[in-house]
Amino acid sequence: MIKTKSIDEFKRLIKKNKSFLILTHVNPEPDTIGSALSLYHYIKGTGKNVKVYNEDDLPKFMKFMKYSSVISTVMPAMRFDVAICVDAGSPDMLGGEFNRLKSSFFVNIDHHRTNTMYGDLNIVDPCASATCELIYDLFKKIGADIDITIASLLLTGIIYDTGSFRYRNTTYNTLKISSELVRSGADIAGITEKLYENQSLERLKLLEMILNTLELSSDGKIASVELSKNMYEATGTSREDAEGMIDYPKSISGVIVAVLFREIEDGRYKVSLRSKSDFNVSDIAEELGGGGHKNAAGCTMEGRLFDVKNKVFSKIVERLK
Ligand SMILES: [Mn+2]
Repeated sequence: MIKTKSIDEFKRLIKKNKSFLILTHVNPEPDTIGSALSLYHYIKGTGKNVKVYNEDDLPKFMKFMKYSSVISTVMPAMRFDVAICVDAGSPDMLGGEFNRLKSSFFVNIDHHRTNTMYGDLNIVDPCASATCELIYDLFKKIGADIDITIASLLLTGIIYDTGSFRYRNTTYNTLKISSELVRSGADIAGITEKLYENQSLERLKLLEMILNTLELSSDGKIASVELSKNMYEATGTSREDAEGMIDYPKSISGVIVAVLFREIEDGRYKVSLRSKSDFNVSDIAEELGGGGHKNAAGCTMEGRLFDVKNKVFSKIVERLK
């Protein structure tokens, strides 16, 4: 639930200011982009100057989202009245250029349990399945018109963050909001087809290489895969093609925790953690310097892969006891 005070303040911010920058998190996925572009559509519609910034290029599979071409990967030099950060639990999720951003006021809209409340106005609800779900509530309460553009963008984020309504974060409220988005014209089948049945052959070749590294713990509860930089070269893929790969080890029967070790550079690894049922991986990620949600979290670690893996596995084994 969003506080009435926050709703009034947000409404007033949009009304009285002229320039807005919307920021999405690095390695963007559909929830952060759907949140940003629906806000772009709404604020632009009130006649204001709006820009959207993301440090990374938008992955190909997300280019079907309306307004995706307005996203800039160059931090604008101008000063903004208001910066709105979406789906980012902490400032470091907003990229290296964040410190150069000039804005008089920061709004933080997010659903990460580990959010550091870095905004001047924080609209944060860890019970929301997606930031898009939270933004729907916000739009409703400020009296914004949920047109087909907003409905499609928000439903794309919700579908992605709930794994097409399969994950534990899918609540009564998620389904209620999603049904209202469908009533406003969003097309579930069209969105899921674009999200999941739109893969390149190269990505499937990358999947083949990743699955070749699959390891299963002796009790069958932990599955892990590795992704090295040279796999991209060998298959003609890039980082964006790795999105969702962790779902494959997680799909094995009996597996409770899945881990993907992705090489960022020599001796530096992004560790992604996914879990089933009540097993909390965000605590583990936090202990290792990262963060996230109960069933989906991550951190960045340095060292030899062998040592990084041992460290992560011992943390998981400790908690599985
Ligand atoms: Mn999200």
